[in-house]
Amino acid sequence: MSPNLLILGGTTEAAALSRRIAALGLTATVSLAGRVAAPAPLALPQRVGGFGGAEGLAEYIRAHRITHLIDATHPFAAKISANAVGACTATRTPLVALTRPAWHPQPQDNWQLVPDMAAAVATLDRSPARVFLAVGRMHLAEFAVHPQHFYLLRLIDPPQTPLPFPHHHTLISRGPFTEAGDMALLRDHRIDLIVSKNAGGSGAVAKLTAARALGLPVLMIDRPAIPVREEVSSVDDVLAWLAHFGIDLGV
Ligand code: 3Y8
Ligand code: NAP
Repeated sequence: MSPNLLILGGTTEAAALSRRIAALGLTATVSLAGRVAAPAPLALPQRVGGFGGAEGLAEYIRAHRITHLIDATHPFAAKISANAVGACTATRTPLVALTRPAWHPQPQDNWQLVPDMAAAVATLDRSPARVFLAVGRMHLAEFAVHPQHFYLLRLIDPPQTPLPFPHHHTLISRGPFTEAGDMALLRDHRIDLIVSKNAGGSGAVAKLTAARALGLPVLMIDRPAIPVREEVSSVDDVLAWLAHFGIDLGV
């Protein structure tokens, strides 16, 4: 059967996978949630927006005769990943997740590990600090209960509504980021605490390397639970997985 792949994207790895799949001339579509105004261009045809839960994704798989699904979404995109497991079970569609190993603290790191966003918020119930809140836009409001801090915020799109913090500075900047850039950021804003998701990968690690160099503490938020599915951590492993189904990769 001629393959028709669906890649759930929105990450550096998904973009890299799309380039390899396009170069191989395989039929594939990349799917984005539509979180940001102008996503980076991808090497494959793309679709944007939710499917309507696991049922909607199953319907999409059937209607578009998808033969294989690769979940290359972010480790914190737990809902879509759970939906992918449900939809692929319901439609008996092969599924593999392209994910990246979690970051682990190095000996000179000063990390406080918290299980989820709510625990990170609770940890900020403390004397005023200058916080680099590098968790994006979708969870900012949860931190409004601690207005005593100065927050440095890095967003992809300009906020549409006033931010719920009396003291803050907003940067509009899409990654990947560099250590030198994040070092300058932490110094210029006299940051004394970084709040980060344990995203893994290379696109967001610069702030941790910069924190290490400056001896700053990091509040590291652990990943949400995702149902069991086959996982690989490289584009080559995804291609090997596809080859296992007899798909001719021309190599
Ligand atoms: C829409 C697709 C590429 C992919 C780039 C990676 C690296 C840069 C680092 C910081 C942390 C954060 C955030 C982040 C990073 C990469 C990668 C990564 C973190 C894009 C993208 C989409 C999104 C969605 C966006 C979230 C937000 C999270 C900003 C494209 C650029 C904080 C996660 O405004 C919003 O609504 C933003 C929403 C989900 C988390 C949040 O809760 O706000 N990513 N990020 C995808 C879609 O629509 O389906 O626009 O091109 C992808 C990337 N973001 O090829 O260059 O792969 O991780 N993205 C986190 O990791 O903590 C920034 O500032 O240090
Ligand atoms: P999420 O919480 O797991 O998903 C919420 C809902 O958004 C899903 O149920 C689905 O809606 C829709 N959705 C999410 N990803 C989608 C995709 N790739 N294609 C189509 N619909 C999608 O996801 P999220 O954390 O908001 O992440 C959204 C996107 O941003 C993903 O592409 C992810 O890879 C990317 N991203 C997220 C983060 C992060 O920190 N969360 C970081 C970098 C990139 P329906 O139920 O209606 O189908």
